[in-house]
This record gives sequence, C-alpha cells and structure tokens, in this order.
Amino acid sequence: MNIKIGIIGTGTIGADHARRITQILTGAEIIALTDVNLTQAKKVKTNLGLNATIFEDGHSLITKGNIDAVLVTSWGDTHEEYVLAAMRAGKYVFCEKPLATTTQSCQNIVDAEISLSKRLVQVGFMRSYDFGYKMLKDIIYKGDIGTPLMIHAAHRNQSVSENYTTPMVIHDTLIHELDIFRWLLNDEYVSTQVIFPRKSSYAHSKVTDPQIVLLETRQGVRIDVELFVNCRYGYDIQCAVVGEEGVANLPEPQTVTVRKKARLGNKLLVNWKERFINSYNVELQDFIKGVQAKKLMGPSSWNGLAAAVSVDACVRAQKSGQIEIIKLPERPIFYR
Ligand code: NAI
Ligand code: ISE
Repeated sequence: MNIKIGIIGTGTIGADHARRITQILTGAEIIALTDVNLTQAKKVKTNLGLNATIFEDGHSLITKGNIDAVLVTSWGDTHEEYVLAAMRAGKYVFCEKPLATTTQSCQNIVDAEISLSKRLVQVGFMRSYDFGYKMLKDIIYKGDIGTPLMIHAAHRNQSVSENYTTPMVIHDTLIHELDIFRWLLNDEYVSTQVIFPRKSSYAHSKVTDPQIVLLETRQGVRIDVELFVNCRYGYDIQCAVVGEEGVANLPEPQTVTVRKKARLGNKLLVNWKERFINSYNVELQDFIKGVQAKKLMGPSSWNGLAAAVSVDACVRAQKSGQIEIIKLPERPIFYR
C-alpha cells in the first residue's frame, strides 16, 4: 500500500521531491500540499497532475491531512515548528537540511524524539546515499589507503543570489561537508577556523567569497574545505582523503567525453539538482521504505544536531578569526 505524504514548502526542492515521488519512486503518493505562497502549491499540483488537497498552512496539513508522513521543505527557520508538530501528531518526517537553524532548536527535536522512544525524523543529508561517497567510505574502511590523516575538499557553486550572506556559506552550504566527513571518518570535530582569501570580484556585497574552513577531528584528522559560491564555471564537489598509504578521491560524476574541434572534454554539471539527482532519489526511496517498515534508517535528528553544533562554531570562527572549539554533547544511547 502506498504511504500518504504531505509536503510543506513547494519551492525548488519541495517541487523536485514531489516530482520524484510521483514519477520516479515507488510506494508513496502525495495527497496534501501547502506553501505560504499558495499559488506555488497549486502550480506544483497542476504540473504533476496530483490528486492532492491544498491546505492553508502547514499545521492544518499535519493535523487534518490524513497523511502518514510529511516532507518539510520550507525555509530553514520554519523547520522546527513543523517537525515538532508532526512528531506530536505521530507522523513520520523527512526534513530538508538544516534540521533547524539553531542548536537549541535541534536539541528540542532530539529531546522530543527521545521522549517518544521512536525515530520519526530523517534529515535530508543526501550525500551518504551518493554512490561516489559510498565507494570512498568503502575504500577507507577496507584499509586500502591506510589510516586517514587529512581531507582536502571543495564545495563550489556556480553563483548565488544577492541575498546570500557570509554565514550562509556555512549553514546553507558547508553543512553538507560537516555532515559527510563525520560519516566518512566515523569521527567528531573538535575545532575549526575560517580563513578569507582575496575576495572574488563576482561576489555580491553580502558574501565574502571564497572562504577556507579548517577542521580538526578527535582522532587528529585535519580537513580543509574551500567554499566558493560564485566560482562561475559550474557546480563542483571535490573530496580527497589522504591516508598513510595512499590517497582516495571522490569520483567525478559520469559524463560523456567528447572529442571535437581539437579539444577533448567532459561537460560539467552546474547545480546540485543534477549533481546529486540519484542521491535524492535513493534517500527519499529509503525514507518511504522506512515509513512502510516503521523503522527509519537514514540520517537522524542526532546528525541534524551534530551539524548545527559545528555550524555554530564555524560561524563564530568567521567572526573571531580564531580557532573555535566544537563541543558535541554526548550521543544519547537512543541514537547509537
Ligand atoms: P525555496 O525558497 O525555493 O522554497 C521554499 C518554499 O517554502 C517557498 O516556496 C516558500 O514560499 C515556502 N515556505 C516558506 N516558509 C513557509 C512556511 N512557513 N510554510 C509553508 N511554506 C513555506 O527554497 P529551497 O531551495 O527549496 O530550500 C528549501 C529547504 O531545502 C531549505 O531548508 C534548504 O536548505 C533545503 N535545500 C536542500 C538541498 C539539498 O541539497 N539537500 C538543496 C536545496 C535546498
Ligand atoms: C543548497 O541549499 C544545497 O543544499 C546544495 O546542496 C548546496 O550545494 C548549495 O550550496 C546550497 O545553497
């Protein structure tokens, strides 16, 4: 039987998830939609030909929608209230990153989930579903490159809007690396520092771009991440893990190599939608299966909280220019 899903926030990723649930994935149907911009919700309903009710707001969708699960794909600062409301109503939740915009808000969600003694929340950290990252982790864990010592990484976006700010480089963009390196290394961060190279002339006034974030883990692994959100040439995610015996690189996305006009080349992808298209499919299919089995296995509220603690420290480091401590609370038994 199909599980019944409601979506709160039908903007860029909400509409894309609605498309994949309707046209690509199995086991679910969308029966309820809402957005503060109701025209946008109606547009998604019409474009996909959905037999779905449009609700005036997220809370009525949760309580009156007759749904099994809710996708929270509205803006980050609205996530906490919808996730908590959905949990109170006993609904499963797929919440896009960030789980919530403050550490305390993430802690509130973790506390609520523990008090219900049941995992109800999966966070939209999709990279652990990416085939390339899975292969990279496999290489590390088979010991093929020896003990990991360093990671050199880059997260480059072609461009961002004029509303994009310096802290967003951390809480909107770096947050994916903060999540995936913990997963790759099975380790936790202890400190961070942020360095600002010369500013790109293409960067808007509100964002200092590029930035370099340095992280240190409990086991002493040193990580440098270049964040460059107006890199112009494409969407580019790089990750090289340096071990005692070798180096393992995240594979490039597969594109056809073309020989033409005395050039040999591959097309570069230009946005996250294309780059991680398969990962989004796999993560949501996993969520659907988890709801059907009443057992969620994907990134948890704890991962959301761990990311938030690290985000806070990195934003502090942007302001202070100093090394800032990252102190994660002890992981509750519930999430081990
Ligand atoms: P967007 O601005 O394109 O869409 C958000 C939608 O939510 C808008 O239509 C807006 O009207 C609606 N909305 C805002 N507040 C609302 C409320 N209180 N109730 C109902 N609807 C509300 O933004 P986008 O890019 O789709 O991002 C949404 C979320 O998804 C963000 O948290 C973002 O960080 C995350 N995201 C995750 C990505 C990933 O790679 N996992 C990629 C892009 C976004
Ligand atoms: C966006 O919100 C995402 O989550 C993308 O995955 C990321 O690459 C981009 O920088 C963010 O703006």
